[in-house]
Amino acid sequence: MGTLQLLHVLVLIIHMLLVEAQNNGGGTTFTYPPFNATSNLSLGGDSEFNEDLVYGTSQVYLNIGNQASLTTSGTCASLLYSKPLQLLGNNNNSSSFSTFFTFSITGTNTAGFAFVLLPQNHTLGIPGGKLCLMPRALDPTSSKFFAVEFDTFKNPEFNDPSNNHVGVNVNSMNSSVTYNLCGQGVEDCSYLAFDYLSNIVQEFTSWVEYDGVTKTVAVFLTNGSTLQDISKPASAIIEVPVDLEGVMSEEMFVGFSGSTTDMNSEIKSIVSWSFSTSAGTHTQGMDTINPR
Ligand SMILES: [Ca+2]
Repeated sequence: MGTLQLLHVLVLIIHMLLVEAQNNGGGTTFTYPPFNATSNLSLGGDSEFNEDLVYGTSQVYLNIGNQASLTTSGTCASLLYSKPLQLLGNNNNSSSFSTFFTFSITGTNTAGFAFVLLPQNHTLGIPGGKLCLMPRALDPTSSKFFAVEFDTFKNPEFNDPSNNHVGVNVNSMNSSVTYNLCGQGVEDCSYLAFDYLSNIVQEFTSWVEYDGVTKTVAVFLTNGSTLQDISKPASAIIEVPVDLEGVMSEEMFVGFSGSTTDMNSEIKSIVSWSFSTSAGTHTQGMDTINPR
């Protein structure tokens, strides 16, 4: 074997080892339903598994709406995938990930919920407009999170555009960017949340996609359920550059955080949820450099 061939083989071996290391670095895929206690899910606060005996489906209720669960300060609820994810790629960049979930919101507009990525396996605290993502006073824990909020209450202090909007948040309740579901300049509507008395349960499905190479988040939203074969809309409602470097730790947790305020009940049902990430982004980058 000539020196050139030997070099070529060595390069191939190094390439394969690198790809193997990256593939071991955090590829995770999961899909629900069924939601149940044995499915690598951890529920926190005011949340519970729910079996719909009529339709034979399972779901998770965030802020379950029992009178006993309501408090004057509001409630916190969470649904997290119980296993930590490894999302740190090369040079502390975060790996790409994508998720989609079907949800419904019924009750009084009080706060909403968020899809979240956190460095710890629980949410931190304050209910209401902070969606339980910010630490309580005197808690030394710093708040690090990435969230896509489905916000049902207009908080002027966070520059919320309306009581029905979607926002992308990084370590702050002030969104980097929002999409006002009421329409531009309209502050009050009933788009996401339906009153119990209306007897309507409107389901929505959202896709959240993070590209670790371009460091861009895209959020899609449509009416309907993944259980009824709806497909992703062609256009995102939000597409924004987001650098997750200030959020990411070696281990991250992913899921949902919901909240209420006062004695108001607002049930968020997570009907289906799929999540996937891999180190494939970086592998693709190497393939681009060496397409053979
Ligand atoms: Ca809000």
